[in-house]
Amino acid sequence: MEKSRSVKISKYLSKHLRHQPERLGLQLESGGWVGVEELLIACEIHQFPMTRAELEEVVATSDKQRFSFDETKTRIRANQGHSIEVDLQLSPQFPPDVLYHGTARQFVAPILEMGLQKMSRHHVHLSPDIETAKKVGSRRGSPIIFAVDAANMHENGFIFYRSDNGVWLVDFVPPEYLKTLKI
Ligand code: HQG
Repeated sequence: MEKSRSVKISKYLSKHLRHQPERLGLQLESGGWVGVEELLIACEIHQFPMTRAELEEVVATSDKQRFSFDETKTRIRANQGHSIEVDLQLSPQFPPDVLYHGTARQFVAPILEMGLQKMSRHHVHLSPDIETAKKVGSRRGSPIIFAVDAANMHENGFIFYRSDNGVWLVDFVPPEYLKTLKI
């Protein structure tokens, strides 16, 4: 499949599996799941037809593993990044000692004052390595990386989750656990 086609499909799926399923007449089941058959039909009705093979290719090759099928491949979901209320049924995990958050320079001052907030998403997203954090931060201009003292947060009762595609999720990171890295 052409790269441009797979990017288009991926964006369409993100929009409807994370933010606006109702625009396709879909309702996410608990865990964020939607029937694959139901999704393909809804896409066709809404003038964005895609084949099952295309859907499978996008799920398999998405650079960030944004989507997963369930074990029987009858349902699909976005692994994270939702803005609508959904229980992803993730279980709490023991985080690595240090996690990273990449952001844009203009957000550094408010973040150091108020901590990392989830903004329009369900959780604050943290990366397991600096490279990934750098990519996330670069989406909005010149990136700045924070190291997050996850070991101490965990010890102090903060609950961490890990999505199926390796993004670490937490409700909030108070400023005292943040350190700006020189990159
Ligand atoms: C910032 C993409 C001011 C925060 C990526 C971020 C990631 C604050 C922005 C995933 C703040 C929210 C998530 C505060 C946080 N004051 N700004 N107190 N607290 N912010 O997109 O982490 O392509 O919701 O630093 O690759 O950038 O969607 O979160 O810049 O994995 O699959 O507010 O989204 O993946 O932005 O990105 P976002 P994010 P996908």
